[in-house]
Amino acid sequence: MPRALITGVTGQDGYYLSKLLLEKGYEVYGLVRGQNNPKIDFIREELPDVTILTGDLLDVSSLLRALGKANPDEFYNLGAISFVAYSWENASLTSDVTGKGVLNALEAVRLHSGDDLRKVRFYQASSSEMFGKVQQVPQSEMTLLWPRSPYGVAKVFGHYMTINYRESYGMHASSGILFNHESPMRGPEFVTRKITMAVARIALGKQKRLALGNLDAQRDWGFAGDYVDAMWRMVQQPEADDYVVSTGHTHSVRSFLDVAFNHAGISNWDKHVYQDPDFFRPAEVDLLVGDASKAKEVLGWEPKVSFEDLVRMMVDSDLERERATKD
Ligand code: NAP
Ligand code: G4F
Repeated sequence: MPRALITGVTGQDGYYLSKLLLEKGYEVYGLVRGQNNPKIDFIREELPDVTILTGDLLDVSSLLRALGKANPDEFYNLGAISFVAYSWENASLTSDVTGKGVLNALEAVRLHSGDDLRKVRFYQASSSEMFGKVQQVPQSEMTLLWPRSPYGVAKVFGHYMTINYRESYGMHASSGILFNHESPMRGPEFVTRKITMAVARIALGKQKRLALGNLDAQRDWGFAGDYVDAMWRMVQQPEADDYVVSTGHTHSVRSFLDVAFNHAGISNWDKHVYQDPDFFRPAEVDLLVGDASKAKEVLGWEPKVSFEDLVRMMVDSDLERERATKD
């Protein structure tokens, strides 16, 4: 039975990746940070077969201890401060966790592996946010990185550190440059989930208005369940490498609003949505659209869920949740 250790198991991708690996017969270990983390109960209920280990990306010794207990064949580094807007307000912490945390994870895996530096296969959760002020459309593995946020800068550090450990030590370390991926498990701070939660509440008469920032930003949105499959496929390759994972289609926040409100039976969303300067960012990533042809050719990976189906899935899930709760 293969063994996997996942950092960030309490996040959206940690949930879908754990499910995928358990279905494939893996023994799955999940790293959870903090004292009495409230999300532990969710993991215990929804993923009872995941063994929880405590540790923090800021603490190399905790990672070494977790590696000793799990003795994994595969290490998926999904843990990060992942909310771009928050990264301006907490730039140093974001650099430590999202950037230096990757180095800590690579170093822990290297030390744990002893003389056999290919013993543990490593996956790094890199991001299309690294393309920032895009220098090419669509963006591929060869596109120049031009990050626009402290989060993006930290991800660039982690990306190059992963490549450096592969080249310096021969480690099987891959970096997945994933474009935005969403699901009903998406955190409520991200624009997609913020919209679908509000649409459900507005449709049920529980809320009247929704405050947003830049409605013209364009993103290449895919389904998280599809994207964790790409992570796993990368790790199974004989040689480690870097891959863009995306749908190849881009949509504005406005288009997301159109599909979401329409699906809930509201044809004119103008009266419900207003723009609030608080949600605009100091520097914006205007357009992301990925070229995932390398992932298609080498990994045989393709997204299955369309943009429209993704939005409908999220609205339906939030409608069900809101119907089940009073207020
Ligand atoms: P998420 O839902 O925000 O989950 C982030 C995870 O990181 C949580 O489990 C969180 O734990 C954990 N974490 C935070 N600080 C930590 C620390 N100091 N030590 C250990 N763990 C820590 O993010 P996601 O959407 O699942 O994304 C997974 C990864 O992919 C992240 O690295 C993200 O930056 C990257 N990524 C995401 C996307 C996307 O569109 N979703 C695209 C490209 C790349 P708590 O629950 O305790 O806070
Ligand atoms: O949903 P977002 O916060 O996602 P963002 O910034 O693209 O980052 C996500 O995707 C990255 C991959 O490219 C990941 F690496 C990262 O961890 C995260 O998962 O914002 C999307 C767009 C932005 O342009 C933002 O300015 O939506 C715009 N937006 C407009 N109004 C808003 C809002 N974003 C949020 N979160 N909240 C708003 O009210």
